[in-house]
Formats: sequence, C-alpha cells, structure tokens
Amino acid sequence: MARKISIAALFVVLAAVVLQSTYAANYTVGNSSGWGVPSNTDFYDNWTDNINFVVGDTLVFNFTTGQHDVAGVTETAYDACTTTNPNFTETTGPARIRLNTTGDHYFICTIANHCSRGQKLKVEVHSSTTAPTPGSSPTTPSGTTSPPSSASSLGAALSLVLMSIALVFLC
Ligand SMILES: *[C@@H]1O[C@H](CO)[C@@H](O)[C@H](O)[C@H]1NC(C)=O
Ligand SMILES: *[C@@H]1O[C@H](CO)[C@@H](O)[C@H](O)[C@H]1NC(C)=O
Ligand SMILES: *[C@@H]1O[C@H](CO)[C@@H](O)[C@H](O)[C@H]1NC(C)=O
Ligand SMILES: *[C@@H]1O[C@H](CO)[C@@H](O)[C@H](O)[C@H]1NC(C)=O
Ligand SMILES: *[C@@H]1O[C@H](CO)[C@@H](O)[C@H](O)[C@H]1NC(C)=O
Ligand SMILES: *[C@@H]1O[C@H](CO)[C@@H](O)[C@H](O)[C@H]1NC(C)=O
Ligand SMILES: [Cu+2]
Repeated sequence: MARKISIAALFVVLAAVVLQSTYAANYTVGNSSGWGVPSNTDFYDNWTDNINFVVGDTLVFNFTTGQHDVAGVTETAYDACTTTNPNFTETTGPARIRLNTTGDHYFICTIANHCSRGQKLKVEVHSSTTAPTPGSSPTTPSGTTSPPSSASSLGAALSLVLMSIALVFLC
C-alpha cells in the first residue's frame, strides 16, 4: 500500500514538473514592432500590460544588429537612461534573455538617445506558482492571450495523473 502511494506521489510530482516547465513562454518584446525607438514613450510600458511574466520565460528582443542593443541595468540606470556599466549588454539581434529570477528587471538600448526616447523596458517577474498580480485590473481585457500552450500542458499533466492512477491499480 505504501509503495502504491509513493508511486502515485511520484507521478503527481512529475505531472507538476511537466506543467510548470511548459509554462515558460517566449515573448517577442513589442510583438510585431520589435525592439526599436517607439513613436510613443509609453509603448513598451503598455506592451507589458496584461502579460504575467514568470521565472523561466524568455524575452526575445528583435532588432537589427548595429542599430540597437539591449542592456540589463539597475532601476536607477533605467530611470536616468545611464548607459555606463550595465549588468550585461547583448549587441547581436535578435537577443534572447531568460528571466531567471523574480522581481523587477530593467532593460535599455544604449545606442544614442534611444533610451530617453522610450526604448526601455521594465518587467515584473513572478514566481511561476503564484497567481497574477493582485491589484491589476479585475476585468478580463479583450485581446489577451494566455501564455502559449497552457491548455495543452494542462492536458499533459492530466494524462500523467490518470496514468499514475492506472499504474496504482495495476501494481
Ligand atoms: C521558445 O523558443 C525556443 C527556441 O526557439 C524553443 O525551443 C521553445 O520551444 C520555445 N518555447 C515555447 C514555449 O514556445
Ligand atoms: C498606452 O496606454 C495608455 C493608457 O491606456 C494610452 O493612453 C496610450 O495611448 C497608450 N500608448 C500607446 C503607445 O499605445
Ligand atoms: C524580427 O524582425 C524581422 C524584421 O522586422 C522580422 O522579419 C522577423 O520575423 C522578426 N522576428 C521575430 C521573432 O519576431
Ligand atoms: C542588474 O543588477 C542589479 C543589481 O544586482 C539588479 O537589481 C537588477 O535586477 C539587474 N538587472 C537585470 C536586468 O538583470
Ligand atoms: C539565466 O540563466 C542562464 C542559464 O543558467 C544563463 O545562461 C543566463 O545568462 C541567465 N540570464 C540572465 C539574464 O542572467
Ligand atoms: C502581444 O502578444 C501577447 C502574447 O504574446 C498578447 O497577449 C498581446 O495582446 C499582444 N499585444 C498586442 C498589442 O498585440
Ligand atoms: Cu536603440
């Protein structure tokens, strides 16, 4: 009996791992506009609205190498568009940056005055197990898409759970 329970527990853990790993999504910053100098300084702020970033997600900064870059910076550098001593700079586009930790992450373009013209991005990264930000709009905004494949990953998790139940009966 104890063995059956531990087998079932193992599969539930496996299902949870599958569910969590498939939550990681790729987001193209600015969607079809890509990473460039926006026509409006609140463009990238608006782009992050309604996206719940979680640890493991990847930001894809799509830009032409040489025209832009993307640097990870502190909040102070983000606010002031300080281009000296960034945490890191990716100069080759498109650049993929994985969000490894929770909290606020800040990115700017270090070329010319692009940052002060609005080519800057702040993302708030949550742990993958927590619900979306409390305090955000309670109404479901139209045109929102959930992170890719959450439905199919739910299906994968469900089938694993069913498989584990079947196994318990077989043993
Ligand atoms: C994200 O992009 C990588 C590399 O192109 C790909 O291997 C991975 O499957 C993508 N993930 C999702 C959830 O689309
Ligand atoms: C950003 O959102 C604000 C508030 O909803 C809106 O007034 C503004 O026009 C938007 N800007 C862009 C560039 O979409
Ligand atoms: C990046 O931008 C180029 C040119 O604008 C476009 O052809 C390409 O499909 C974009 N790639 C992604 C991943 O959005
Ligand atoms: C850059 O480093 C600072 C200090 O360690 C940290 O707070 C910030 O989140 C980092 N930014 C990015 C984009 O990694
Ligand atoms: C996230 O972790 C990966 C692999 O551990 C590493 O290659 C990457 O540089 C990290 N990303 C950032 C923004 O630090
Ligand atoms: C950008 O793509 C995300 C999903 O990747 C979607 O939720 C959002 O509505 C899109 N934004 C715009 C302005 O098309
Ligand atoms: Cu730029």
